[in-house]
Amino acid sequence: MTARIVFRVSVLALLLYSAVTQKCPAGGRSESSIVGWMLRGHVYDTLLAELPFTCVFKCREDNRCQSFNWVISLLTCEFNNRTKEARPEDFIPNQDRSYYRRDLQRVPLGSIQELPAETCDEIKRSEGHAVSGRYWFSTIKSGTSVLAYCNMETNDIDECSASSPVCDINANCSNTRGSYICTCRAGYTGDGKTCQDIDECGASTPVCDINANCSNTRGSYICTCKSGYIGDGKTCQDSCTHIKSVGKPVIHNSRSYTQGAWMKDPLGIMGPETIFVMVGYGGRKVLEEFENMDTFKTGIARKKYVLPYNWDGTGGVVYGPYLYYNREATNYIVKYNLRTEGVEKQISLSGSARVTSYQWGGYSQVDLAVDEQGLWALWGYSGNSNKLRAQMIDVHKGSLTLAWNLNSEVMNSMGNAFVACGVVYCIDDYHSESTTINFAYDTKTGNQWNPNIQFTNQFGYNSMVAYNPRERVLYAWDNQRLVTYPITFKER
Ligand SMILES: [Ca+2]
Ligand SMILES: [Ca+2]
Ligand SMILES: [Ca+2]
Repeated sequence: MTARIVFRVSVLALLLYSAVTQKCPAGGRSESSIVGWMLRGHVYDTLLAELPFTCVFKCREDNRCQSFNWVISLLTCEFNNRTKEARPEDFIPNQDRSYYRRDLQRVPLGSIQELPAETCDEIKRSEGHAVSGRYWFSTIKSGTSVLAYCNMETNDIDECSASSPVCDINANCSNTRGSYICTCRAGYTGDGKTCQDIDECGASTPVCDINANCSNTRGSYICTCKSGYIGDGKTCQDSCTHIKSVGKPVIHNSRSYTQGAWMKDPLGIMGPETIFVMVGYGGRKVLEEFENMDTFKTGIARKKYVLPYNWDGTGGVVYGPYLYYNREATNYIVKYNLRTEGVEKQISLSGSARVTSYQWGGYSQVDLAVDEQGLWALWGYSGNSNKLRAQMIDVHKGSLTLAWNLNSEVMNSMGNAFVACGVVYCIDDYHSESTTINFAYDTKTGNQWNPNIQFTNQFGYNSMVAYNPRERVLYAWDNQRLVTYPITFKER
């Protein structure tokens, strides 16, 4: 066929189609071809066809098809996903084209996912009338069609109702007329489209109490008071208080030596039930280890450590996997590693240590103590008129740190001393069955007082008294008896 014949056939077919559609109104509105006009910019597909009828049927098969342009010279139809009613501004004259609105079963704009609208207004124009409700839109999220509520009175899309969220999952969405606002929720930062968790624990201003651990979570954070403190984490109070009373001694075992030291590791690292024993106060260097109280009573040691140096006194302590003790006739505190069985460090007290001992004598010039805060050395200090000096030991560095010169009795008129909750307590006498704790100094507050707490030396020769902060009892060696004293702390 020549181009002229094609043209004539096309026009004829077109006129015939017009006549047919005018007789068969679709959706209550008759529709016909409009010669010399086209809809611009809404083509989603094209088809080569001898006759526009082919296009009519093809259009009916596709939900997106709202209308088509018949290109006369090319025998092609251009399928549009809009009608001229939806887009009157794009309906323009064109010599080579004719415009056809879909005749049957045209899908209302915005009613299905494949046919999203751009605005509420467009739906109203396209359909002539539309009620407020949920419609599909292509303009809410780029590249995807989402369902959202449309208010036909105000022409506003409620983007916050979209089937696919427009804001970050951790943001609040607030609809506005013509738009919307995304705001990151508390605990998050960002523009609302994307929100990141705030690391409160990394903030320059601490969010938890200084005595709490901070742990970041998504959208929030958790403050937990450190061990030894109680509270909600935002504020933490020292759970440690002052001693109210000391109970009667409880006998656990006995040994043939009048003096000695026994203990458990306050950290429990060496085993929560493991017992260590240092028999005697001088000229000895075998540390005994027992698995538990039962084996201790049978006398079967699990292990015996032969230390490189003798100890002096009864002030030795096991603290974690280390034994600390005063090396015979020196100012050194030996840090002995129980795992490698070697000396790790020798910490030198000042030359003015070892000038005096506890009341009972026995080379007890240097006493060691453990409390909730760590390791302490206690000794009669010549720079303090032989009254007690308390000094903390940094166990990691193996060095001496903070020190206090106490206004206690002189060391050699004192029974023993220990530290609990940062308070140094001194026992008046080692021998009298009934004595008192007659001196206390709180290193946290600087307060000093006489607590006048009843203390019993039941067997008349108390050579060692030490506090175990894990069990919150006193360990003592009173004239061959290995005892513990229960402690009652004051209520906060
Ligand atoms: Ca809106
Ligand atoms: Ca957080
Ligand atoms: Ca002591």
